[in-house]
Amino acid sequence: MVIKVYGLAMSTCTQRVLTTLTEKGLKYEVVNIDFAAGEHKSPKYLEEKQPFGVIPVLVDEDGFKIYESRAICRYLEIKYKGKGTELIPSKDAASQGLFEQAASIETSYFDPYASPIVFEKVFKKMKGMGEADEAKVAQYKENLNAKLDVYEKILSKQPYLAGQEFTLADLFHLPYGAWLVKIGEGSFFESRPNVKKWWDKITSRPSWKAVQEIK
Ligand SMILES: N[C@@H](CCC(=O)N[C@@H](CS)C(=O)NCC(=O)O)C(=O)O
Repeated sequence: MVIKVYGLAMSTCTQRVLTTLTEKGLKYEVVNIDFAAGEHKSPKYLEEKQPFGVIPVLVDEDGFKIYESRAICRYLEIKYKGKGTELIPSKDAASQGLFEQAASIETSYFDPYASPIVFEKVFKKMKGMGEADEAKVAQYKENLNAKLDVYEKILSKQPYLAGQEFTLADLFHLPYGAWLVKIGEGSFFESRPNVKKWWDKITSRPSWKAVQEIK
C-alpha cells in the first residue's frame, strides 16, 4: 500500500504534509476530499478519518492513521528517519530542544496572526461568509509585524529558526506565508533583510516548488 493523504493539494495544511513527504523522498497519493459536498463533515469521515471534520489525514503504508498536519510531519520524520532530508535534528537533546522551541515559535507567534489574515482576506469570501473585517486584519497585521521584528533578530544570528539547518519549524511557515505573499502582503518578509533571506531560501526549496505545482 502506498502512503495516502486525504485532503486537497491546494489546501494549506495538506501542503504542509505534502512538502514534508517530498523532502523525505516518499511516494504518496492524494485522495481528494469533496469539500463542496461536505464530505469532511460526513458521519463516515468523522468516524473513520478525522473527528473534528477537517483535512488532512495521513494513512501510512501499514494502515496506521494520523491527523493534525504538524503531528503528521513529525511522525513522518520519525518513521522515515534516514530517508531524504533530516527535518528534526537528532544530534543531541540541545538541538532537539531548539527545534521544539522553533516549532513553538511558529504555532505561537506566526500562525495565530498569519492564518486569520488569510482567512479574513481569502477564505471568508470563498466560504460565503462575507467581506474581510478590516479592523481585525489591521490588528492581526500589527501583531504579526511585532513578532516578525523578533524573527529578524533571531535570523540575524542564524540562518534558520532552529539554528544552522532547515527543519520542520521553517517548513511549517510555508503555506500561510505563501498566501500572505499572494494577497500582496509580501512586505512582511521583504521589509526585513534577514527574514527576507530566510524566506527566499525556504521558498526556493524544490519540495515547496513541486507541491505548489500540484493541481
Ligand atoms: N490543526 C489542523 C487544522 C486543519 C484545518 O483547519 N484544515 C482546513 C483546511 S487547511 C479544513 O479542513 N477546513 C475545513 C473546515 O474547517 O470546515 C491541522 O493542522 O491539520
